[in-house]
Parts: sequence; structure tokens; C-alpha cells
Amino acid sequence: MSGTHRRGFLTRTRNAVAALCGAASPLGLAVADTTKAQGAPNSGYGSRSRFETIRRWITPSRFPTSTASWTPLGDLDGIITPSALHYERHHGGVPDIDPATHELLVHGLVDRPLTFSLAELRRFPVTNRICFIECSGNSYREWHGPGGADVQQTHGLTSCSQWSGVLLRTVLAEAGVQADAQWVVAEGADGAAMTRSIPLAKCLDDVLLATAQNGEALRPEQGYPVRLLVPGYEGSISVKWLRRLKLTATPYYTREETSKYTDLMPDGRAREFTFVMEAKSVITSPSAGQRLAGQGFHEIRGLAWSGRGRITRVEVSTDGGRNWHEAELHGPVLPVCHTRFTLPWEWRGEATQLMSRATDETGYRQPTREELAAARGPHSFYHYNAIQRWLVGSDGSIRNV
Ligand SMILES: Nc1nc2c(c(=O)[nH]1)N[C@H]1C(S)=C(S)[C@@H](COP(=O)(O)O)O[C@H]1N2
Ligand SMILES: [Mo]
Repeated sequence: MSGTHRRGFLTRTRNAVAALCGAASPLGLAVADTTKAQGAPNSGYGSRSRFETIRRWITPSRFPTSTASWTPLGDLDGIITPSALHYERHHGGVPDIDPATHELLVHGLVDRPLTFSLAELRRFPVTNRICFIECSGNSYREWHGPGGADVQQTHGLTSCSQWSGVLLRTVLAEAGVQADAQWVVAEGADGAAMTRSIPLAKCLDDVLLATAQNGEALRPEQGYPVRLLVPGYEGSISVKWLRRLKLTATPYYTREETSKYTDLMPDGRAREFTFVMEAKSVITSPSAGQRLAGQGFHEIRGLAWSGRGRITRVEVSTDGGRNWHEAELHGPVLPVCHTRFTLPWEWRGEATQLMSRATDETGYRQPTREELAAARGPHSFYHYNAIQRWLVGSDGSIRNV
């Protein structure tokens, strides 16, 4: 008996050695099984399995260079968005920029106007930061009732990456900021020449000139070869394909901060420069468009984030908001970063509603749709961060309500 066992073990060991060493094993143990097909050879740059098909959903538009594509949040784990699935928002398409000739101009109210090549930018000390970017238009359809068919279409204009680059304050110090400078006007090198004004204080705090995303050079869609990363502010401020920074005494009131990216209030006045993305959360699974496989145990999984800092608490309701349970936050819990939460749930086949609400370190708690609508009125488009409800049917189907 024990002999058989040992022979079994040895055979397995021999097979393992053969698998590792191939036919020409120096130990002489292995005889390669030449009837088995060899796998694919090594590759210089990886790709996903051909069986994996999840994709960004692209908003149908007559203007394919001025639309958005959405991160499939319901199909992803963890907090890092794969670069190939980072959401995209372009106002004039993706430019094709040669980093060897690209330059960044810093001028205006500075002692020394300067231009920087990419090679020069890369000589500065590097800062790495895991941080989300969210378009202020994320969830815009939800202002007027359930809009998106699934969590990708309701919440997919937020993505989270590790960004690397030089702190803007380091580069500004090289140019010498003059005393009357209060704003920095940033301009992109794309067809839209996207231009936004940013308070100087923020630029001297934590704004990055990002050249890398998740360890490698930025994707062209994310602003290659250099973009602004303005942590916690609405995505449009993080100007991609950055070519110019002008220091000024006042904001520029560009098209993107007058006709766009302002919020019309009930009294007819518009909120402008509404930079910060307030705390928000969503259950990514089970979520609209998915179906519960059966009664019994399900893990509720979701994401929470806040432009003001860390998420301190996420509560989940599995009965339409009557009772709330403390969800578990999975580390790392970083400021201005997607944060994973989970809650175990036993489904007994009842029709119900799933909801989550986030609180951040300032004490701010995500509002209900009714609270948000009361505060902002009926004309809002941007900055929708209300609690999301998923309706679970007794057949296990899930819909946005
Ligand atoms: N130059 C330039 N920068 C830009 C844009 C643009 O169209 N051109 N879009 C902005 C908007 S509206 C958002 S939400 C973010 C999107 O960044 P992403 O495409 O990397 O997700 O980039 C911002 N920066
Ligand atoms: Mo945006």
C-alpha cells in the first residue's frame, strides 16, 4: 500500500520535473510527452485571454470623437481599473503625440517662462499616487429617474489608477510664481484645446503632472505623454495632452467653465467652479442587468469614493432603506481613492431593494435622490452623487429604479 503511494508520488514528481525541464532534463528523469501540444510562446507585451470579452460601453453619438466610454464596474474586482478599461472622455478625439517633440510651456505671472521636454520633466523627483478620476457628468441620467441599464451605464465614468509623475509645485518653483498669481490656466494639445482654470493653492498642494498610469506610460486616451491629475476635482480639470500652463490673477472663464461645467440652481443662478467630487458609492454586484443565481448566500460588493479624502464608513440596506448594516471596508483605504466594501447577504427569494451610502472623513454622508434634488433643483446635469437603488425581483432579476 505504502509502496503504491510512493510510486504515485514519484510519478507525479517526475511529471512535474518533466513539465519544468522538458525532454532534455539534466536529471535524466523526464521523458517529454510529445503527444501534447505546446502552448503559445512568450510574448513581449501581454494581452488578456481570448475568452475574456468585457469592454468599455461607448455612449452612442453622432460625434464619435466627442463622446464617452464607460468602465464596466460590475465586472471588475479590487480598486485598480485596468488601463485598457479606464473610462474615456474626449471633446475632440485622441491626438497622436510624439513625446520626442512634445513640450510643456509654463508662462504668465512667473519670473522665468520655461518650456519642458518630456525628458526634462522626468528628471524631477517622482510622486506615485493611487487616485480616482470621475467625470462630473457621471450618473447624469439619474437626475431624472433611473437612466442607465447597468452599473457601467450609471456609474462607469469613474476609474482608479496609480498615477506617477512630478508634483506641479516642483515645476512651478522652477519658473518662480509671482505674488499676484492666483490661478493656473491649463490647456491641452487636442483638437478641443480643452482649457480649464485651477486655483493656484490647489496647484501648490497635490496636483501631479502625470506621465505614467499603473506603472507604464499613460495610454493615449488618458493624455499621453503628460496630463494633469487634480485629485478630488471633477475630471475635466485633469487636462490631458497638457501643453500649456499660464499663471494668471483671475480665472479665464473658458467655455468649459461657463456654458459647460456649471450647475443651474433653482433660483436661476449658476454654481461655477464646483470642483470637488462629493462622496459617492454604488453596489457593483449584485447590480442592474445581473441576475441572482439562486437563493442563499450572496456577497454584496461595491465601491465608495470621495474627492474630500478617505471613506470612513459604508452602510448597506437590503430592504429598501429600512435597515442599514455596516459594510466591511477592504484596505487599502486611501484618500481620494476607490474603496472596496462588502457585506454578506442571505437572499430568501423576496423582492427587495439594495442600496449603499458612503460617509467620508469630513463627516459628509451621501444624500438620497430626494435630498439632492431638493438642494439643487430640477435643472442639474453634473455632480449627481445620490444613493443608488437596485430593485431585486423575486425571479432574481435586478433593475435600476
Ligand atoms: N485635453 C483634454 N483634456 C481633457 C478632456 C478633453 O477632452 N481634452 N476631457 C476632460 C474630461 S471632461 C474628463 S472627465 C477627463 C477624462 O479623463 P480620461 O479620459 O482619462 O478618463 O479628462 C479631461 N481632460
Ligand atoms: Mo468630464
